[in-house]
Amino acid sequence: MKINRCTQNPLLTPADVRPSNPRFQVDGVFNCGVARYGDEIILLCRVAESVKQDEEGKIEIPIVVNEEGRDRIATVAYDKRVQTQFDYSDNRTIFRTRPNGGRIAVNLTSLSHLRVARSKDGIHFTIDEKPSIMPIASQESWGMEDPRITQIGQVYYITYSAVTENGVCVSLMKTEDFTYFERMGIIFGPENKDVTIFPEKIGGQYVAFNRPVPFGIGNPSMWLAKSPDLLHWGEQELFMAASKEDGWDAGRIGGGAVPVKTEKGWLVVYHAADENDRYCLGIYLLDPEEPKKVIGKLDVPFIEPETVYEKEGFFGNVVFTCGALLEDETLMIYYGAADDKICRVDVALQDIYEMLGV
Ligand code: MAN
Repeated sequence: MKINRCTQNPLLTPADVRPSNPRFQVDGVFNCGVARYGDEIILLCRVAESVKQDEEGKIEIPIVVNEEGRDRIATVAYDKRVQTQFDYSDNRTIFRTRPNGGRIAVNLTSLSHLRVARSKDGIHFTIDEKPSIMPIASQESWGMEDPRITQIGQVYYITYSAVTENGVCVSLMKTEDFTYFERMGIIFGPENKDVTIFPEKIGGQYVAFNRPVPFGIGNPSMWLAKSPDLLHWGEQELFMAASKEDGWDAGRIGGGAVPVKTEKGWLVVYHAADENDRYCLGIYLLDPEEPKKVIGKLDVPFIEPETVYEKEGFFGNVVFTCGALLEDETLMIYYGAADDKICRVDVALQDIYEMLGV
């Protein structure tokens, strides 16, 4: 199996990104949506920021608030040495432990916005100086994460995690030029993530993977939903559950790259985490007319954290994708490495077919 990590990896790192505010630092540029736009490859990157700190043990997180009808950025500060009632062990989230056990998030450790990066060769990217879309208080007070782009005709539809203190929803946005973006609102209520919309109607309806997050019974798994108009989603069906065995996909699974059409069916690269939050990518092929029918699946990880840039970073041992392009018979997967960098891996379509036995 020939998995060709780009020799120039990582393609984008926090050092390449200008903070949206002089007080901020960029903690990560990762999990990006991908699109072909004219002679350019566009990455719509998730950029995570926090407030610069000189003092060890202090954390300050930007959030978006609305005051007197106007959005502004406020900050929430924590001092780990003093506020010992909170759990800081997960680099991504600050938790409060509940009296009955369990834990609830009191803040994320960063605020994410979305920013366009462009390239002619798909390897050397220039990221915009400023955010393309900043979160708004009414819909994304804790940030916009993990954008995924589906091109339908001339329109690029973008799904993303819309995070608020009341849960994570999935919202939809559209653009025709990656300059002007129009919000279309929430399409999946909390808690849901990882929505990938197929690029064409199947059986007269739009189809999307989504990943509801159950509480108590069952692990987060992949579901399929249908819609007549991209806004109203229903007919939910469980597609694939996280494995019940202890293994690479036992913690949770969810959509990754937007499904890619091939002459043999829909190629889907998804993510799976084990119970220690080690994130790998898996792959399967679906029937062209019946997306719930799997015609080939790899039972082992397709790509797993192996290199230093995937094992070490803001949150280590993570490879996570939101998009891939099929060009010249090669699948180019753009992915977030260790929650702070963007990388690319190429795999020839023929090798994928062989791997899947199709
Ligand atoms: C979650 C998401 C992703 C992130 C992974 C790993 O699934 O929030 O954005 O990359 O966790 O931290």
